[in-house]
Amino acid sequence: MPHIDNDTICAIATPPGRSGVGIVRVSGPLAASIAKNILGLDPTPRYAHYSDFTGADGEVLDQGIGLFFRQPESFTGEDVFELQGHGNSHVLASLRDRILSLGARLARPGEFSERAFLNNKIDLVQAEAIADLIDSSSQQAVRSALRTLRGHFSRQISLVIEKLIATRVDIEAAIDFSDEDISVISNTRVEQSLADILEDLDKIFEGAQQGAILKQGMNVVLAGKPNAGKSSLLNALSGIDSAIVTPVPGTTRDVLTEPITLDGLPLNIVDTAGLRDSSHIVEREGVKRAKLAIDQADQILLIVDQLTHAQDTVSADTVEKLLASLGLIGDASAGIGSLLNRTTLVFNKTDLVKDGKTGLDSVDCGGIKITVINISAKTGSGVELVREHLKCRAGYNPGTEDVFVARQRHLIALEAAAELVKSAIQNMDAKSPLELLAEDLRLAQKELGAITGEFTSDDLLGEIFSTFCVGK
Ligand SMILES: Nc1nc2c(ncn2[C@@H]2O[C@H](COP(=O)(O)OP(=O)(O)O)[C@@H](O)[C@H]2O)c(=O)[nH]1
Ligand SMILES: [Mg+2]
Repeated sequence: MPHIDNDTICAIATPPGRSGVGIVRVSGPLAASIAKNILGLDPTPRYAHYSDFTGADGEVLDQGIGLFFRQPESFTGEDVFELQGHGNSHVLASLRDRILSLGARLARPGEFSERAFLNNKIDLVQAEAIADLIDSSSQQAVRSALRTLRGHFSRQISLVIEKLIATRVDIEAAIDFSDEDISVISNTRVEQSLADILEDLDKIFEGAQQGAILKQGMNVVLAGKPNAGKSSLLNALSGIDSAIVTPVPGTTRDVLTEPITLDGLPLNIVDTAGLRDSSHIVEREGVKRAKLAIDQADQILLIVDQLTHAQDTVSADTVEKLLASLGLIGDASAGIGSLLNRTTLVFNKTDLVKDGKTGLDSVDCGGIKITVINISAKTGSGVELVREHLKCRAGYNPGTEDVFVARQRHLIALEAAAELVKSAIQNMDAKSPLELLAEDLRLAQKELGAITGEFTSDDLLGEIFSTFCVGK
């Protein structure tokens, strides 16, 4: 555990700019004396003091509410003093400077939450959930962050840790008695608990994965020939006219990104220049950037003008030819497999084809299933199918119970713990020495402990808290 600084920290906690109320926070042993200096009285804990906020020479810097919390009953677990004044940056700066002159220092980003963590007011996932809540880009993301903040994720992890400990106790006891040639370990009981633990871990992983999807979203790139209707689809998906649509091929030359949310799932829809050989220097640069965006995309919607490609002739061969004609295969930048795995074919302009296909289809490309969707970006027909398909591709299932906001590090630790439990089960089946089993379970417990911050390196803590806002 890193040591806890016992100096007093201070930060403006509200964003810069004008607002109704502006808040300055103080945490640490000097909080009470700072409060006394500024309010002119000994603050009563948890009492809203309406007061002048005075400067060093008794001048009034602002007027508002002063709140004092006596440790350990505060957010950080230390003495905390909060000034709620007016949301003006000069006012707040003068209050902050006054507090600094009374012996506090400026807080680092996330230092209040870090102290809350170090003083055991919250665990590490809860601290992370605070930052994730503030960064949430949808209602669903907010809900899952709140669930984590309120301890649901931590409780589920703790339950599994308890089960792991109970099983370890059984096994360690058996190891101690192994000389006496009596079987004190009930194999079926251990087998059952291990299966049970694995099931729990799978369930938590599912909830955490949904949370991670909600947090990270997905980059979806619209690609295709000029005039296929990429910009029109961007506008149809986002519901606003952000991209310029004209009948002139080569209209879009920049990479244009529009954030949208589908049922709470955040997506960045990226419109690109149509892929063709062009002699125009600006368009050539646009095509270069489009290819870069395609390389980095989570999902690629390949838009094809129905008039230029009869839909009933779509086969694996067509798909490859299409990709080749766009210059997407042939260069070694990304393997065709990685490209196909991320690609969906969108046949556009169904409104122009008499009795044209509608709905959703798929073709098999050497074992990779490519979805084909028929749409009209102009009339909106089939656009809902594109939305549903993207949700599905993101692995998004809003129906899942217990969605926790989660980070990549949680997913990695959960997976590692599950692997170790699987290895323990294998060792059990293979009748390996019990010590091996015990070691697997010890390491699994350590992985889970790293999630909640029980076993976490100082470096990782520094990394986590440094991404927080100042004042949180
Ligand atoms: N009839 C019809 N025209 C479309 C459709 N989608 C796009 N267009 C037209 O095709 C032209 C090119 O569209 P645009 O979105 O700029 O294509 P981009 O070059 O791929 O971005 C414009 O004149 C659009 O109005 C569609 O579904 N039906
Ligand atoms: Mg365009």
